[in-house]
Amino acid sequence: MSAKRLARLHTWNGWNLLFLVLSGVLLYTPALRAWTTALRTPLKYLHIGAGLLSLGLLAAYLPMAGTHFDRLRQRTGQKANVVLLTGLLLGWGLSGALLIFNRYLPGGVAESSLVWHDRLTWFAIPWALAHAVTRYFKVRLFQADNPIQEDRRLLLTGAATVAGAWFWGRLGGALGLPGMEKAKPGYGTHQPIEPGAVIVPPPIVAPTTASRGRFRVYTVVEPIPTFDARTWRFTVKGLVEKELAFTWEEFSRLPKVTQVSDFHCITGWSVYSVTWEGVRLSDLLDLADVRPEAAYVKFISGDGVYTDAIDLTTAGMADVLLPWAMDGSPLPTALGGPVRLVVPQMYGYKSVKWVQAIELIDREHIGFWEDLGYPADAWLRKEGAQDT
Ligand SMILES: Nc1nc2c(c(=O)[nH]1)N[C@H]1C(S)=C(S)[C@@H](COP(=O)(O)O)O[C@H]1N2
Ligand SMILES: [Mo]
Repeated sequence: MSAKRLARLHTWNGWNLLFLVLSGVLLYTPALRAWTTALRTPLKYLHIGAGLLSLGLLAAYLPMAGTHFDRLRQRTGQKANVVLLTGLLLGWGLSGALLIFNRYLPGGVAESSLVWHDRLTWFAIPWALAHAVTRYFKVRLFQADNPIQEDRRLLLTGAATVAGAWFWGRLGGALGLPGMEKAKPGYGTHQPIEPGAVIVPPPIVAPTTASRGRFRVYTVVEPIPTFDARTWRFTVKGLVEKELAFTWEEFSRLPKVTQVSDFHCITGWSVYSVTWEGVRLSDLLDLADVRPEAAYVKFISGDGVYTDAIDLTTAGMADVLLPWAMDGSPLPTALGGPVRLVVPQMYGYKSVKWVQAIELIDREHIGFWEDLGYPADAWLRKEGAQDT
């Protein structure tokens, strides 16, 4: 084993890890979505590639590990670092591999892979900083050759890591970073409409079950759009016999259904047993009297950018809703209030938020994320297509 080779591996691994952490944070921090939209798909593949590279570097190191350890002898600190890093890389590798194939795995597996992938990262950041400070910048507080001093240094780095992780945890919780949120969500205001507007509050059913999990608030437009109930309009247009336009008051008085369903994002998080209340899409389409040439329903977000579409058969499924209430409260603005779409059997990117218009069209429409590389087939499971 040559020391040069080890040093080279170490350098490669360091830069690669830096890239992995930076790209990972860019990919998974909801607040950064609006600024990273066009980059996300290539970034995801680069991130996966770098992840594979880090496993390759680990594989290159392992045959040398025995001799390396012999040479380190009493340097407990360095040994601990090597073991820790190996554990981190394996943990990231395993959870990352599961995330890549999350579509073919049970929901809970994807969820815990994502949570652990995130947690390992949040732990690794303060550790890597402490490591970089004590090593790379050669801030040698003690004589490294003295085993007792070495132990003290191990203690110091350990303490710095734990303190850093604690601080980072608090910071992450405050910022709502993925995997670090507090147990109970705070989605901002539960009032989707401007105060002072005269509206009849629709009767909302108290949910029988509480939802489990937390929505990561996604938007591709900053800031999140807000709407005034006095001017808000919802239109149904395109290939219909009767074009429709509703005020907020009219929309909220449409025949209401209540439904409990799960919500899954393709990146791996889920929210279970969400109580949605609102209009069933097929009921609304019946009111508009869809023309026979129509084949797809396109949803247009009030954010001015986001759209997606589903075919008419899917649109006819009983669980496809346009809810304006969630878990017993008006749909929070952050989650798409006043009205969003919910297609429980498809990945979340189909569930357009702040829906303000529906257009019946005769050909396929490529949605916002599909255009940027998301799969055209959004079904959670292929078999879902046959369900009602
Ligand atoms: N207008 C709009 N709708 C959207 C998105 C968005 O960024 N803008 N993100 C989609 C994605 S990828 C998911 S997973 C869900 C997330 O819903 P949430 O932000 O309520 O958690 O909304 C979908 N609908
Ligand atoms: Mo998503």
